[in-house]
Amino acid sequence: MTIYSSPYGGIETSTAPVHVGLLKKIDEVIKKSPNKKAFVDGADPSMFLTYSELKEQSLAVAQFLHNRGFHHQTACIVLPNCKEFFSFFLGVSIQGGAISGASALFTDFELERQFKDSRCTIVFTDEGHLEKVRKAVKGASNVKTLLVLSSSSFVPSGTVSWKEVVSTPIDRKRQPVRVNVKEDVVLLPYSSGTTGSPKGVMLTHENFGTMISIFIKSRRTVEQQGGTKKDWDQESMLLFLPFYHIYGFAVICYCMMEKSTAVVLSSFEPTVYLKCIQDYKISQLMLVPPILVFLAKHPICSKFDLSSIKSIASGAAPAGKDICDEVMKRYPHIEFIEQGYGMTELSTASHISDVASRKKFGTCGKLCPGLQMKIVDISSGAILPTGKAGEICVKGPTVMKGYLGREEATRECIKDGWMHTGDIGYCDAEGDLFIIDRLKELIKVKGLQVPPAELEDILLSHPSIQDAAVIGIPDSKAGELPKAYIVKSDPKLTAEIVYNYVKEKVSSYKNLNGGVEFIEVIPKSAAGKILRRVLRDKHQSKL
Ligand code: 4UU
Repeated sequence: MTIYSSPYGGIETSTAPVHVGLLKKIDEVIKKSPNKKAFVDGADPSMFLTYSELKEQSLAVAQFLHNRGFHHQTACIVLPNCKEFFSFFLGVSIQGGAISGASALFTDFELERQFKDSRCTIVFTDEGHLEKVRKAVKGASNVKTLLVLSSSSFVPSGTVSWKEVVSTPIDRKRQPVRVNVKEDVVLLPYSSGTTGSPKGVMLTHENFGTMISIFIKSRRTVEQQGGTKKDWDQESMLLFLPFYHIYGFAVICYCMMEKSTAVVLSSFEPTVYLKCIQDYKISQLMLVPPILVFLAKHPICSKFDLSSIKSIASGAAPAGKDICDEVMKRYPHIEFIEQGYGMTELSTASHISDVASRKKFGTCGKLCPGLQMKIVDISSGAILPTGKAGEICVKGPTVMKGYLGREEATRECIKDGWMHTGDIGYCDAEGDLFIIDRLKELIKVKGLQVPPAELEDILLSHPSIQDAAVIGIPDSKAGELPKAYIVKSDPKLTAEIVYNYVKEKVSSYKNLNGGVEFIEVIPKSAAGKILRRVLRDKHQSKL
């Protein structure tokens, strides 16, 4: 019986609100070099935000919110990555509120669901996304304020402009809003967890603040082990992972804590991405496996000088050995590719690679400081010994408070403080974790979550569909793609109709690009649960 503790040692649980720690670092930078850039637009270097501007914007946002009576509420952000994202987050956090990020690719249908469920009172978007946000807000009466980022001076009716918000006069003597670090939620990202549709993951100041400390401590440990010492404040980090996802957001916080400069990309655009690596001499890439495929295979990569890259950190989905080998062969100056493992419900990472992990292929690294882990038998729940594979369970200060308004779903995955991840893996004698399978139904397309239950709900709302099941099938580029099995009630129903029906309602990465197949009956257990394994085997046998 093995309950693992972290080889990195313990961690001091965060006792200060998240914005306090971040503003302290920001102040340190301002004192030394007030005009240091915090954020630069990767596509246009003339667009940037200094550390001083970041602080002033954050205080102005907080003051604006205060003037409107906003405190301890939730604000949704519907924006592609941009340099204003973080000022808004800090302002909301100063007011004791929580940020709930939504993908800018979301349809009005997906947005309305998140606006309602999160009970947000403010939505921050830009001109390009305003129309669908307005549609979504119609169904969510809890949204009182629409904040719009725009490049022109035109302010659309019924909205407040970002320019007005950041020019709010700041009362610097105002009493800070009280934050209960253990209880108050600072982030409310959406995740389907082990089952069902997306749910609001309540991450408290203690959860996420401790996560930030964990990143810093792990890096320091790696340096002590002899890993390359990094002067992040002399370098830039390239931020293209979506900020609404916990991985992308954690990287911004890491960047600010390390007093670095964030080169922000609104989305992954190959030429801009490669040009930024070249121009900013990026030394470490933080990415998801599909970008490894791009780096390994795409001819365009040869047109740029990528010799600055020394290491790659990958997470959010498994990185294949062949692809990693190809990357290392194509770029001999890269010293290692390492993986991290984690999930939204664990505030980002529960496992980070150290110097020894980097030498082993396929590991996601070692348990983060301050956490405990056990690996349990899938059927009996018994704790398994080292080397045996089972469900990974993690306990510690970064385990979410719960799913907003879903006590039962919370109880199903957190038992006695142990977060049941729904991932299957084993730990070797050195404490390195290997993920071998996913027990839960979640599909990951390019590292992004696609909950099958969400697509099944949509499919079942079609009058000609009697029953439906969605599974993830392997794809060399995206990692996985969603495929639907359909039982039709109308013989005229075609795969194209089914595909387009889903396409209208969800963002493009959730489209049924793995195909639509008609079958007689969806295989189910006696309790009525879809037997996804049977469908996966069925798909496999056809190949
Ligand atoms: C196999 O994707 C994330 C978190 C990613 C992350 C990023 C940087 C982890 C560590 C890090 O350093 O969160 P979610 O909630 O979107 O998805 C969580 C799920 C996991 O349960 C697992 O199934 O994503 C999968 N996953 C991985 N699978 C995450 N990391 C890995 C991995 N290998 N390295």
